[in-house]
Amino acid sequence: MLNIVVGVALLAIAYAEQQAAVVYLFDPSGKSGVSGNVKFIKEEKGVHIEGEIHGLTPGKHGFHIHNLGNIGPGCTGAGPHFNPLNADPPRIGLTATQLAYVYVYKTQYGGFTSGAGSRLTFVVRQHYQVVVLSKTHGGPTDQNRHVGDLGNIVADASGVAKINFIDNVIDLEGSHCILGRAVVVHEKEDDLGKGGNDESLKTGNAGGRLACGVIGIL
Ligand SMILES: [Cu+2]
Ligand SMILES: [Zn+2]
Repeated sequence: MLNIVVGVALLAIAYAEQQAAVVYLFDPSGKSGVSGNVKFIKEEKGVHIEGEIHGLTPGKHGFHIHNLGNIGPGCTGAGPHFNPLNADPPRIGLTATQLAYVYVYKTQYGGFTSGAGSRLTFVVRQHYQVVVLSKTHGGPTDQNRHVGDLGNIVADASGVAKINFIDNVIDLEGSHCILGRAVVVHEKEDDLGKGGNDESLKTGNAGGRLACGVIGIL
């Protein structure tokens, strides 16, 4: 009996260690000449991201997980940054009265933009406490970030970016699962949401899409 238990435990460890994904990056429109290969390996501390991207201009380039695995014309089909907490409409049921209250709360404290285009996901706890779960664009170490916000990669003088870091927000399973979504490498540096304008809170002003690919099971 003990043998069976140990056997099952070992099998579970082996399975956990084998969770990995891969993405081949290229420009579907054939213009940028940027290409690469990146692996995602699940480890104890998070997902280890490792790989190399070629053909870049030297310096920083935004590097994100985008929502969809559609790399159609120039990577635009991949949509915005992967941001499961910004589900629209709100995933958590609220009555009309509660919604009205939330909007009053927002106006009163001025912390959030309201009106058309505002998308918030929230939970009403008790009567007066509203917890906003919605996230805007940020850097990989920020509390407020899209799940897909992996920051910047840095290309050397020969245009090669070597990637090697761990992220503990993305996952290869569950609600933060990146499988089937796209990696996008951008033309410009990601300002990590600190650019002081609306676009900074959406895309980090990272500009055009140089290469992309769909994340697959490895
Ligand atoms: Cu992006
Ligand atoms: Zn983002």
